[in-house]
Amino acid sequence: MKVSIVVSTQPAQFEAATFKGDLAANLERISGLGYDGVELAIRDPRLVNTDDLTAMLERRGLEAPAIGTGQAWGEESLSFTDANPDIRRTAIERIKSHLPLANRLGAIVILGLIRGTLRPGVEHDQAMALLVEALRECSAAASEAGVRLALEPINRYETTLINTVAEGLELIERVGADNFGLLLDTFHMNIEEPSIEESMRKAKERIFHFHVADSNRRYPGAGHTDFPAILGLLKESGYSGYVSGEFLPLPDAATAAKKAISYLRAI
Ligand code: LER
Ligand code: MN
Repeated sequence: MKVSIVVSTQPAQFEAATFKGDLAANLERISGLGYDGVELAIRDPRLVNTDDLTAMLERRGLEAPAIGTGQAWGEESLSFTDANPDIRRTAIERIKSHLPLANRLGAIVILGLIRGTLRPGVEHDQAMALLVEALRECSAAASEAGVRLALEPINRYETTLINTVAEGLELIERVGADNFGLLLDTFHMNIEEPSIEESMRKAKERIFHFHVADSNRRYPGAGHTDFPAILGLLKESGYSGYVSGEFLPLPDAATAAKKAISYLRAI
């Protein structure tokens, strides 16, 4: 099992981006703790010097299995389902702008909160139609760039669109692209799924990426999620990607990261 952890390349409000701040120092700390890779949270690729970033990763022997894009929503309110077509267009173009770096790093591009949430002026069916349209365009561009996209079912307290794995799988049917799959997150699944194991079985070959946080969104081992069962099932399903830590930096990022990796390696 290869293990990564979320690192933000820019200042971010998102609490569970485990590492924020000085990127070089964070990469040093993470590789020192024995992680195989880092999941890069990037608000806007134009703010990143990709040559420097690639060199920093290589120097520390870290892979980058995925790029998180949610800060474009968190910091700039960009979304695929906004009532304003200019905002929708900017959101789509923003996702496309991640593709060259994703291709270079061999990273999946994560579609989390950039899908948006229902707001006055857009009905649910209309939002879903906008979402499907945006995802078809992004999947086609990603396919040309040799990149896979992973949409994350996110719990009801953060969005009203695609909370469950079943909804994610229906969306996959509607989008109809081979390079479009799901990112499953144990924190969200603990809130939304009738049975985490059953939902994982159904998602099986469409699991493109995997987030781990315990039931309280702290490091794995700090709550009551059954990680031995979940990770066993993930392996059985043939998943060969990364298990990526996305949890609260409590009591601090380094301690949480250290506890997470020793708990996960023991499994
Ligand atoms: C991002 O991966 C995530 O899990 C969401 O909770 C973002 O708000
Ligand atoms: Mn997540």
